[in-house]
This record gives sequence, structure tokens and C-alpha cells, in this order.
Amino acid sequence: MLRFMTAGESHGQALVAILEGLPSGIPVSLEKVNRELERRQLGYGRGKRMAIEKDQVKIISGIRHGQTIGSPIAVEITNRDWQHWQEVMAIEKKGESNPVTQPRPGHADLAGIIKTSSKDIRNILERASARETAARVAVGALAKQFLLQFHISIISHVLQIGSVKSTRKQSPKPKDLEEIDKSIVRCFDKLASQKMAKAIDEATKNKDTLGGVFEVRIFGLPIGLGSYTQWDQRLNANLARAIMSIPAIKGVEIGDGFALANLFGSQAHDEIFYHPKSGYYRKTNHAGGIEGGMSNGETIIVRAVMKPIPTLRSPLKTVDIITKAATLACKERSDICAVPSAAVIAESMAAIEIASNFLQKFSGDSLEETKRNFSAYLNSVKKR
Ligand code: EPS
Repeated sequence: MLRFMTAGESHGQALVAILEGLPSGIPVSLEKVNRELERRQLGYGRGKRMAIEKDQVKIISGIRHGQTIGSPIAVEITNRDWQHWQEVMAIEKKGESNPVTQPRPGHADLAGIIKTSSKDIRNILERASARETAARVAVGALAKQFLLQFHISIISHVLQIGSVKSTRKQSPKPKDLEEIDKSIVRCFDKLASQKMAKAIDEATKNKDTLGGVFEVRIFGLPIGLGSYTQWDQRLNANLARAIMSIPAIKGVEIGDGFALANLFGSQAHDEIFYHPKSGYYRKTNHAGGIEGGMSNGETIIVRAVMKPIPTLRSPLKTVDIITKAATLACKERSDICAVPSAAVIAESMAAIEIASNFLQKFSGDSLEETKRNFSAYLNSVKKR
């Protein structure tokens, strides 16, 4: 099983993560990790910060001569912007910096200062910032490289920004990822991409922000990851948790999700067929690849909704935490829309969760051992 933790403030020196549990012998390309970090920074609607950062991973431990060695992997991503924040973010107090005292509705600010008895919202917002997700994407890129050894791949695309929806009926496959990444909003529908960009322009003009919906698709999973036997081993529950942990995500659905409420049972399930060569198969995928908390061999489909970013250039009403006087929320530099980035982060979180479930089932201290266990299982599945 995989475990990971991140540390780092948005305008601190760096973000770091430690990942434990990957077997030894997995070939690792730093270029591929950096490519994932770059994908997270793409997307129309990001703020000025993205012009400052050019995220690159530095590996501190756990990888040698281009392969994992089985020990914990430590990664670091420098915050280029730190040089402008050295005084505000100084480890030892060097001077006075103005505290942030006007909590933004929708952000971690208010609950954070009350919970930690803090008088400066900066202590909260620095860590609550979605900048932290860069470290997750570095970890996710390693999980993806492990999964690729088993021909498991994960893609994402944006389905909706504000009220503009993709209307393309065709669902993207792994080969379509390049095309999706070429869209400035990471949408598979060209016409909708343009409309989404216009909606973001409109929100920018109005000093407002926009959320949306994205979808993650996981290809190549065998039957039987996760379990029906215990609540905390259900794959759907764990995937939902992983994706809900991304800042600003307010809802997750698997397969047809909320739309299933409109259907009769006879319409909502995927009938089972059998082919002597390829085994069991389905003609539909309402379940989104998960039944009874386990992968059923079909593509896993997870969708999530991201709320509009709560940092507004035309701020909402709030209360000053020192004077208790009515005021307007603080204005931090921020993004207008980060749905395309959130989709990339969700790919990473899904990769980490799937790799963890995969290792729980197939285990192994080396890639060779995991591959042996995996192919023995596939052979036994074929006979069923
Ligand atoms: C964020 C605010 C902005 C975003 C940031 C998340 O940063 P800043 O306050 O420096 O302008 O750009 O996202 C990132 C830095 C990133 O790498 O994604 C927030 O408040 O959550």
C-alpha cells in the first residue's frame, strides 16, 4: 500500500512530499514527472502566479540510476515566488508584516484561525492554498509510471465551466489526451472550449470566478481491485475521498452518479455477457467500472464538481477578526478558474489511490515480484 504526505506553504521556500510503498525496480523518468507538473499549470483562467512558477521536481531520495530502490521517495518543488515573500514568510521573525484579518467566505480562513487560535489568516491561507497540489502531482506522476508498467492509464477532461457544457457524445480514450491538453480549458469539445474561454473572460471582466465539472477515466484495471467486505476497502469510497480532498471540490460521482436517480433498476445496470476468448464483458457502463466496491474490468469513470474559487477581486461581505466590524473579504492575488488544473490533480489523486489498491492486492517488494503476482492472477481470472 502507498502512503504519502506533503508539506509546504504557498509562498514558502518549497513544497515537499514523501511517498512510501512503491516497489523497487520501477523505471522513473523525471521528464515525465515535470511534464505532469507542467500540465497542472496549464489552463485558461489561471492567475499571475502561474507566470512566475515553472514547477520542476527535485528528487531527494528513493530513486537511483533512474529506478526506484524501494525506500521512501522524497521530492521537492521550489516556489520561485518565495524570493518576493522572504520577509512575510521568514522562519525567524525579521520585522513586522501586516496580518490578514478579513476572512474570505468559502475559504479555510475563518474556521482555520478559530481552530488554531491565530490572529493572522496568512497562517491558514498559506497551507490551505491549492499550491500544495503541485506536490501531489509529483507523487501522482510516480504512481502513474508504476501503473503504466501494467498498462493502466488515467486521463481527465473538462465537461463544464460555469454554465457552458461540452456536448461531444464521444468519450475520450488515452490516445486523446494530447488533443485534450491542447484545448486551453482541457475540454474534448472544440466549440465548447471556445465558449468556456469566453465565460472565463466574462468572469474576469466582472471580477468574479467560475467553477465547473471534470471527468477522470481510468483504463486497463483488472477485475477485483477494492473489496465488498469492509466499508473502508470499497474502491468507490476511496476514490471519492481522494478526489474530494482536492481543494474546492464539492461533489463526486461514479459512473452515471446522480443521473441514476431518474432511472428504473432495469435501466440502471450493465447486463453481463461472455465471450469464449475475452471472457465476461458489458455493453454499457452505468456503474462507471465499479460494482460492490470493486473494479469490474470496465473503464472507471469519476466526475467531480469544483466550486468557483472563493478569492474574489470584488469581495463578499465579512467580519474583521480583530475589530469584529463588518468589512469586505481580503483580496489575495488568485485564479479566475482552475477547473482544468483540478482535473490534472484528480488524475494524480486517482493514480495514487489506484496504485495503492493495486499494491494491496498484488503486493511485491520489487516490480518483478508485483508483475509475477499480477500475471498469475490474470491467468487464474481467465480460467473462471
Ligand atoms: C491560490 C492562490 C493563487 C494560485 C494558487 C492557489 O496563488 P497566489 O496567491 O500566489 O497568487 O495561483 O495556486 C498555485 C500557486 C498553484 O501552483 O496552483 C489559493 O489561494 O488557493
